Amino acid sequence: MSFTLYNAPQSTCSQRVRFVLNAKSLPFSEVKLNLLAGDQLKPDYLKLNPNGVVPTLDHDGKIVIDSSVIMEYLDEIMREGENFTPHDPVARARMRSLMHFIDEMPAAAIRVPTFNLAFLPHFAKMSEEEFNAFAESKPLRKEFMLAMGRKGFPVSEMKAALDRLQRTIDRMDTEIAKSGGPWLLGKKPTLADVAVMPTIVRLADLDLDAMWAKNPAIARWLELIRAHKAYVPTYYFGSLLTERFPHLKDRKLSA
Ligand SMILES: N[C@@H](CCC(=O)N[C@@H](CS)C(=O)NCC(=O)O)C(=O)O
Repeated sequence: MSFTLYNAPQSTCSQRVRFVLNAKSLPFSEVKLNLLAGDQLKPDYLKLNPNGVVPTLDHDGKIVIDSSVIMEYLDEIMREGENFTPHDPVARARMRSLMHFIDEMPAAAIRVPTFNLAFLPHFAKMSEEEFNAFAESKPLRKEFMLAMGRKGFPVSEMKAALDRLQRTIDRMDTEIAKSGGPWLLGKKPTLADVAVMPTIVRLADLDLDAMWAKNPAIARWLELIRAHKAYVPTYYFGSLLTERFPHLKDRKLSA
């Protein structure tokens, strides 16, 4: 059984999949794409993933795309070892609805501060024509890129994204209280925890942990996921934005 993961170190969607592979101790090789250089838009990669995004999993030549789908796939084919999907159909349905919420809310919202703070200096250096051509070539993210432009999202857009992220923290807190914690759905981590992990880790990396200053259950949740055996191999050096873009260290959102 051989796994190749096409991904990027700092990509939140990639981090989800690396976490599940590491938790299951499944050896995998990584093909690291440079997303700013547009590796994800090259014809050979688009044949694997027509959405032009990472991650993509190649399992013995079978291609699986979309991080949530890949995580579920891995949990289905590898029941031994740590499993992140509840057996009970009701609990499984709850996990899936949380995963939908996470994909719709925080996974989308976190892109706004990420692009504005980390990636913008790269795009600002492009000419208008170069930038537009790059945006136009993106199958999934064309409109997102054009809305950002070379000057970045306006303050109102940043505020709206941070508000969506705050509502995510509140929702996590409610779910933990409802299940009795310490994970979203109770005593064991599920794919919903793995799905939201990269957003919370990124907020902490951007010095925004004040967002859960009044939620000790979230601080505990983060402590637990960081202590999981899969965390360190997943977040190897270069996975945090502040490691890849040192300029962020002096220019945090809260500053
Ligand atoms: N729903 C997809 C979204 C994937 C996605 O947005 N990937 C980002 C990195 S986290 C990407 O490849 N962006 C490249 C781009 O915007 O061109 C998934 O979860 O796999």
